[in-house]
Amino acid sequence: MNRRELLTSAAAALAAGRSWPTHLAGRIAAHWPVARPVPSAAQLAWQRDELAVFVHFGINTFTDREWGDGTESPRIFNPERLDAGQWVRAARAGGFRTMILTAKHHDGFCLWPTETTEHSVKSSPWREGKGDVVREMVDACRAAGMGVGLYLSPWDRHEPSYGDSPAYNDLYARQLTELLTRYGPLVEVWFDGANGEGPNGKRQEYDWPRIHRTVRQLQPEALMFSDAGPDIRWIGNERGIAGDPNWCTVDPAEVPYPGMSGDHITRALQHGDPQGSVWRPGEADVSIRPGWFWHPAQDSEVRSPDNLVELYFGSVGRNAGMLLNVPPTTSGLFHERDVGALAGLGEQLRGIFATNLAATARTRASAHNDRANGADRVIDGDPDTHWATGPVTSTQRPWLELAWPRPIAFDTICIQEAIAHGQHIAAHSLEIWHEGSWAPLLRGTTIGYKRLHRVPAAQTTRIRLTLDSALDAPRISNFALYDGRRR
Ligand code: FUL
Repeated sequence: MNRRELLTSAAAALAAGRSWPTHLAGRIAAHWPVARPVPSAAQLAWQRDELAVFVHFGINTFTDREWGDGTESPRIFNPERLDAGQWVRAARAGGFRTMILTAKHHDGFCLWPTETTEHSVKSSPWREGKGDVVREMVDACRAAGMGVGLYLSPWDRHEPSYGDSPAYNDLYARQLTELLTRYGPLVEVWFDGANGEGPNGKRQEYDWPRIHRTVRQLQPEALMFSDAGPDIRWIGNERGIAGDPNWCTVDPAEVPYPGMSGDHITRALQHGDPQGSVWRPGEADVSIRPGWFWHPAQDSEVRSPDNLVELYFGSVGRNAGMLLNVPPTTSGLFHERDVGALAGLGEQLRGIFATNLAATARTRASAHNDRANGADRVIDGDPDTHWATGPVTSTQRPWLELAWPRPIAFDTICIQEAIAHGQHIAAHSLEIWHEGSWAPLLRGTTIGYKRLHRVPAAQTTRIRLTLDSALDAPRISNFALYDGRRR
């Protein structure tokens, strides 16, 4: 069937009030491919922010537990030296741009003076029951130009109405509304999929459509995170490492609601889906310590700056966001070891990426007639410009070369797609000029917002990037080289 016949048959079906047979819909889609998904302005800004700090703080901090059961007395919450400004300064030193606080964890204790329950800071001795941790954190973030995110656990082990679905859904919507209306603009709202209720526990049917509607209405710019998005997806593990490949696109039917488990769910979250119909980038959450909450016994197990740099390469360097948890102690401050590790991370990242060696290179690329978007766009330092490579086909593999008059030494490579136009590259490779010919350096898969490669230190006068496979004509916004050893 050609295009005309397809259209005639579809029009006849519509006129007769019939729906289109699925095989026809499939053929029509093949003739008129739907545009590939692109990020919203907020999703693009989120991805460019790269680093967010997670703050797990609450009643568990005082019981030395990871999951409270909801029977804890609010009287034990008393972080006498709480200073959210200290959290923000430490996060800033690490290069973090957003902070996400657990306003309520699974134990149900609320860190703000909610009107929905007495199980909150209001019933604690802290600031004589007049304190508001969310407010203090928000104020500290705003003063430093840092984005704010809030975590509100759907699972609530304290709330008596939990399990009585409509009543709890109302209460949850009220809590969410308080958080969305009292504290100004939020960058991210974090919905945890965890639910440990056993077979005899209370079963609560969450009203996800209502939850999503509430956020969209009250904070249209805020991005919602959960296993099932809708705006940012969980990366599928708590080790801080994204999949390889990693697509920002997903098939929403694969993970329809948060809290599902199974190998295929993990795969879908880790890798995304090259043919996915929605843009839903991955966020890799990981803690700076073994636990999410502070435990004095883990003070000696704080990750080192080297390890945090590894995580940066494994998350941001694989096209995901990095969400690093740093839990305040019972005093209400980040522990000095955590502060030191954050400062070390910031120092190392600034050192590695201090000098882009590509800035002094000459560029040359495979022939393509889009002169406004030529190869030199990849070294102009502007994330909004790109080299339009032309199509990748079985006979045409676009390439781009950087060349220097004298050898340069490098060990870190950064490649970025202009994702404002979608993510399309499925495979790429790099070669370096070695003793008069091209020698393979590495083969990689997806690129997306950012792809980082670390290689053994090498010297060369030329490096070539080849795009081996893509789902649509790629656009490269940045191709950069660094010598991380110079730091
Ligand atoms: C999990 C929770 O159960 C942990 O306590 C923690 O909050 C982590 C970020 O998500 O699902």
